[in-house]
Amino acid sequence: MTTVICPYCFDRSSAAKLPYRCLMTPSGVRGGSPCGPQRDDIWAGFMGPGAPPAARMRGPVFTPARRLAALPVPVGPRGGSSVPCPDCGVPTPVRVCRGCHNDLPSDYCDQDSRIIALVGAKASGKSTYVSVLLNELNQRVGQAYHASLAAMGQTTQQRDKEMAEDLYERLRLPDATRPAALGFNDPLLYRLSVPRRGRPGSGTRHTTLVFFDAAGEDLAGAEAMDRYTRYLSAADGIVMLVDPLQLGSVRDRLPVHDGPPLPVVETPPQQIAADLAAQLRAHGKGGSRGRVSTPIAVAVTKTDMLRPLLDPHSPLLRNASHTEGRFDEDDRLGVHEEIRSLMADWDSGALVRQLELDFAELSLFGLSALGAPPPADAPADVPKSGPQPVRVEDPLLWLLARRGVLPVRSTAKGRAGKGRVK
Ligand SMILES: Nc1nc2c(ncn2[C@@H]2O[C@H](COP(=O)(O)OP(=O)(O)OP(=O)(O)O)[C@@H](O)[C@H]2O)c(=O)[nH]1
Ligand SMILES: [Mg+2]
Ligand SMILES: [Zn+2]
Ligand SMILES: [Zn+2]
Repeated sequence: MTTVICPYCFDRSSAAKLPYRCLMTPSGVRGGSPCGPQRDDIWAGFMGPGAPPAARMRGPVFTPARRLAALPVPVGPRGGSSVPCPDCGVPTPVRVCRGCHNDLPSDYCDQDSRIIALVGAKASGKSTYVSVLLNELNQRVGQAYHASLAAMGQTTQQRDKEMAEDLYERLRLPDATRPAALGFNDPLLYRLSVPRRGRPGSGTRHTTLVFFDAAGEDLAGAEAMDRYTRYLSAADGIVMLVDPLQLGSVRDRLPVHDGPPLPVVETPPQQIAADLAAQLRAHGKGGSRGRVSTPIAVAVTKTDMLRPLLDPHSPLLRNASHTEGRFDEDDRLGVHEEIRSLMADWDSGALVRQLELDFAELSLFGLSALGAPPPADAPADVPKSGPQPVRVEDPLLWLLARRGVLPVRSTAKGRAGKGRVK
């Protein structure tokens, strides 16, 4: 039996127990008249005051009779099933969460999901990272692994389209993400399809990816983060972004440059990591020796700005090769060690030491979503050449490889080390 975790409120339910929503389609109505909209107070209550009153009127929710739930009408090759509405008789494929009444895309309920939580201080680069990452997964990285990524549901498709137009066509950087107090930010839902055993023709494995791009303000302290507790404790993996330009010692080390002004210093990464670990521990994620069991990928962003501090042979300056569609474990360790030694220099290794004490599965990464700083005269713009990302895919690929979703290549067999791929 498939267990479905709602990507909105993180309620767990067996797929068979989910209610359906009538789509109020006028065609195919048996007997009477089509269903009309009804006030959905459960949904409105979850979405908060930001939801416009008109949006509260939605298709009626119904729980199918047992007999029907057991015999769903199959629809299309993408799976999912339709059940006829008891009032109008028209079949609907749309299932809703019991807890919050959000609609779940029809194929969301049919496969394993991996929830990836994204955390980081305000302006550390989360929204830019997600958009560029999705584009890379659809192109260069997707090609290397014969993988494809499809946005699920209209909200995600619409957001992706707008973000891609802004970043790649109009060359505009994303706006600051609105904090939860001002309205609900929808999770981003994707279906990742990867060939089994890393080869096409050996069957395909589908995994649902749920990303949640929170506003930095909402992760700025234990109290604010509390709102995200359910999301963080449901996560299969965490990507934490660290903005090096917000670290005092890095700012001091950078040569005088003609790029845009340095960002305001927000919540220190060490505090975010400590609050995160405390939240996860409080929700049963504390494993052996009090360390949190959820794997965490900690990625230093904006590495384009760090070039003056790097050796010309640094692995941070180029993408991983992804040869033969395998995740290169030796390459990952090279990057991990490089970031570790950079951090030792920045804060005497205090952040790394704390992460190692708090998290049992940790790997360090370095990435640049843009490949170059925004133009000095237009700090809200993407560099003229468009995003030229470096290593944006590594943290997610590591988390997926750890879960056996991607094949791994390693020459240093049996090597012990932090964040070893299992
Ligand atoms: N140099 C450089 N700057 C970047 C890069 N990515 C993002 N930035 C800068 O960081 C700023 C913030 O990026 P966002 O993606 O909006 O950051 P965020 O973490 O989503 O911010 P909030 O939503 O406010 O929490 C951007 O406006 C850019 O100025 C990068 O790869 N390199
Ligand atoms: Mg943002
Ligand atoms: Zn829900
Ligand atoms: Zn109906």
